[in-house]
Amino acid sequence: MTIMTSQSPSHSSIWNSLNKKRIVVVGGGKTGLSAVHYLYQQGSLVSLVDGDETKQLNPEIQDCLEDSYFGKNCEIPWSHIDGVVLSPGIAPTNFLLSGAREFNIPIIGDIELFAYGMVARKKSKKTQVPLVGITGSNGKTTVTLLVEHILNSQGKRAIAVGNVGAPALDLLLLPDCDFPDYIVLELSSFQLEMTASLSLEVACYLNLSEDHLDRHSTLKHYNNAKQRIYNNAKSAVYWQDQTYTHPEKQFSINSRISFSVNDNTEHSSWNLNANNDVCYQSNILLAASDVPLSGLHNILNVQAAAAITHELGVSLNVIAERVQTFLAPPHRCITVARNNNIQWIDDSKATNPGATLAALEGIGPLVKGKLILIAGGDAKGADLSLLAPAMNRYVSMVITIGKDAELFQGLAPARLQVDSLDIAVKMAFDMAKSGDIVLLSPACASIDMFDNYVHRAQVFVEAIQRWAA
Ligand code: UMA
Ligand code: ADP
Repeated sequence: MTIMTSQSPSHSSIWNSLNKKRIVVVGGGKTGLSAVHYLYQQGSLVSLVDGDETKQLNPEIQDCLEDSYFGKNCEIPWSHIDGVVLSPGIAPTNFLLSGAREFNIPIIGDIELFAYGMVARKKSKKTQVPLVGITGSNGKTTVTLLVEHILNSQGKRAIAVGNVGAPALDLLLLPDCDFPDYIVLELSSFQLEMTASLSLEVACYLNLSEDHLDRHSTLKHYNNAKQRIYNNAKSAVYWQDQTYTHPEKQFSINSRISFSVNDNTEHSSWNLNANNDVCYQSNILLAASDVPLSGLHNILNVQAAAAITHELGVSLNVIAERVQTFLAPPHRCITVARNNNIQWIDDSKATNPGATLAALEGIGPLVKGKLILIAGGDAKGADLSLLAPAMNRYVSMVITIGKDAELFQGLAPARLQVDSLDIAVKMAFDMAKSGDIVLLSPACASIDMFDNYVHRAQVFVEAIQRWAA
């Protein structure tokens, strides 16, 4: 299927001048609402479409809209529409867009609209704020927040937006006095798929593992979406040890910087020594013990953030100092309770097998007793079998929940299937003894049972408190 993006010159003028253009925003979540605000401020005539017929809009948003359409059978006057801004969670193949496709209406994502807005801002203010983009199957949020934290030093201000939570378009509504010195964009494959003209000062592709195959269908297509981060980028930061992340030939990049778990500096300026200390060109920048995040995967995340910020001119001393004061974001391998010498770890953000593998390899070797894993949910088409070696090595029992619980069959020495996370926690309480670790690292999305991964973590913690009482 061909999606008309603003790459096509005949369509670019639509996004260059939004005044009086008839734009349909598809999806009324965070992204859609930020697009409505921005487009309205630019003088566009905005309509909103959402597949949820129970959707409620607040009066302030209603005031920005010409029309709104909810549910499956919307009669949208597509022949009068100039362009569509699509929310990342809605696939371009979605039925809500069938009319737009029929009338060949250009469809872009919020990050593409943001890219146009940044070009317009540069023209009017005669100044450009450096944009950093970070993608990968895992570690995006950790690296995005760490880069933001490092850049927030020496009197400069950085803001992290995009998939991390705050929509990028909101920045374009800020008054000049609040505009940051750096913008750090966390970019999902869904966002990159709908983006063509973003120009990043530094583009970073951390890693690739099976995820979102229900949307991208193959790992190749998923990688193609992620590779788009390098389009127009000046510098590329990537993981030397995983070829998927290396910029493909078609991208002309000025500066290529890689990080690696190996101590070979021939290919990577950011490398590790035998103790897993973070090194820059073979000199120790940070001892592994000074990194305030656990697991080898987080050492890689620190390397990536250090490489990005160093490329932007931050000194090695400042980078080392800032990394040490970084607070780990919640729901990513964080200990949430200890009782009777049993440790309970929340890794609810592990929504794909790659993240759970990193947790098992990071925590497994440290367990004195048994490791009990709670996993399951919506696997999004991923093959979970890559977990089998680590599960057989470290996990004594996997308690499974959710839609794809059956996919864990045969991956661990023992499996128990239960109906809810609450019961899973109760079972873990019954089994665990002093020295054991209970790890919630689902390898699956939460959407079949919970609002999101944060809600899943809340239910986990509440269940621990309840069964401990
Ligand atoms: N909707 C439909 N039809 C559909 C799906 C959704 O009409 O088939 C509607 C829903 O009724 C809802 C709206 O679309 O009203 C939601 O839009 P959305 O799913 O794009 O979500 P937003 O609230 O706009 O949040 C999005 C990102 N969500 C997704 O990509 C799924 C957020 O990333 C991001 O923080 C936010 O924009 C701000 O940029 C979340 C995420 O889960 C954290 N991302 C995925 C991930 O990290 O794995 C990619
Ligand atoms: P993302 O934003 O890409 O989902 P997060 O930083 O939120 O990444 O982490 C998501 C999950 O992935 C957590 O379970 C975390 O422990 C794990 N993780 C973080 N960094 C990495 C990495 N470099 N490789 C593998 N797993 C990782």
